[in-house]
Order: sequence, then structure tokens, then C-alpha cells
Amino acid sequence: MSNINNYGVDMNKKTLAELNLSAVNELRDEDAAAFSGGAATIYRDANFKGGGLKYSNGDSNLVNDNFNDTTSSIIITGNERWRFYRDVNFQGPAVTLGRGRYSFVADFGIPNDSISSLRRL
Ligand SMILES: [Ca+2]
Ligand SMILES: [Ca+2]
Repeated sequence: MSNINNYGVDMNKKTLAELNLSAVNELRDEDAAAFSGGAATIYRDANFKGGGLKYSNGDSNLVNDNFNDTTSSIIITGNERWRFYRDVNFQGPAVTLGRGRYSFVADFGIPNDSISSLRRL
């Protein structure tokens, strides 16, 4: 049995450092993907604690996700802006946020534990 892979590299000669490097590159690819499209992660508690849900486009109804009226902090990646609504189906008072780390939503015009839907603009 051959130890040569598709790239003609003898896998037995791969060093631990090389293996770690490939893992790091995969993480970088993930970051790059997240950055290009962006994402919004909403957290149950302030300071990005209590568990979160990550969205690439949004959600019209957080009730289904058992995440209604509980968001206390938000992280937004990418260059898109996001709008957060007090009611489901993108209704009610809303606040628009861009990329950033919002450790407590009430500091940014969103009442604590009020968000019921969100979408990327
Ligand atoms: Ca909360
Ligand atoms: Ca609500």
C-alpha cells in the first residue's frame, strides 16, 4: 500500500507542525467565509454568554428557535448591516446594527429580552 497522497506527498513524512498548520488554514477559511457573507450571533445573556444562535441571513420568528425575547448580546461579522425587530415577521420597533460586538443590547437601543426576529439588510 502506498503512502503517497494525491499531491505526491508522502504522508509518513508530514510533520506534526504541518498537520497543525493545515488545521489552522481550515479555521482561516472558515473565518474568510464568515467574513465575506457575514453572520449575526445572538446570545441569551450579556457579554456573549448563555448560549447563542448564529444566522447568515436572519429569522422571521425566534419563537420556533426557543429564542424569543431572550437576546441580551449580539456579535455581527462581515460588512452587512442587520436589523433587529421587537416582534416576529420583522415587525415592531427595530434597530439597525453593523459589524461589531454588542455586549448588552440595551446599550444600543434594543430593550433587553425583546428581539423576536432579525434579518440581514
Ligand atoms: Ca437574556
Ligand atoms: Ca418580542
